[in-house]
Amino acid sequence: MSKTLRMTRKQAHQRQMRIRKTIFSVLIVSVLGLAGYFLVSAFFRPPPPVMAGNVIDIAADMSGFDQKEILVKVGEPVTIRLTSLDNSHHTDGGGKHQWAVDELDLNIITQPEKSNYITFTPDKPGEYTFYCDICCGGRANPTMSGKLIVEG
Ligand SMILES: [Cu+2]
Repeated sequence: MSKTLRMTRKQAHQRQMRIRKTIFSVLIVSVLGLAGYFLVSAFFRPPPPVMAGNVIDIAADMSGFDQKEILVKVGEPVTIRLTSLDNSHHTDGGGKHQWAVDELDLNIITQPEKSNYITFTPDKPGEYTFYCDICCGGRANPTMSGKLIVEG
């Protein structure tokens, strides 16, 4: 009786060790897998979508956009590339600028001294307001807005 009891204890102990080893291996594999995943995604970012159609460059700084009117055509893909000329030391907006058109659901934000772009194909003619709502009073500031004209 006491011998069988000892055997069972020993077996129970071995079983516990096996479970611990299994849990430990699963943990190691998950941690390594996760680390690998983050490493891969950090170094192999998917490339941004290709700039299609006409590329229109707009620069923005604290005094506003360098273009107040942008002309595009219905059905023709166009890329708006926004460049911020401000550095990150600006207290107002931190050097970031935005180019957004609410009605067309367009919105890009560019980092200080960097560019960002958005490609779209306007599908109906009209006149829209593009704006930056990040710096200097935001979209209420007349220098931080302009007109996007879509021709039919
Ligand atoms: Cu701005």
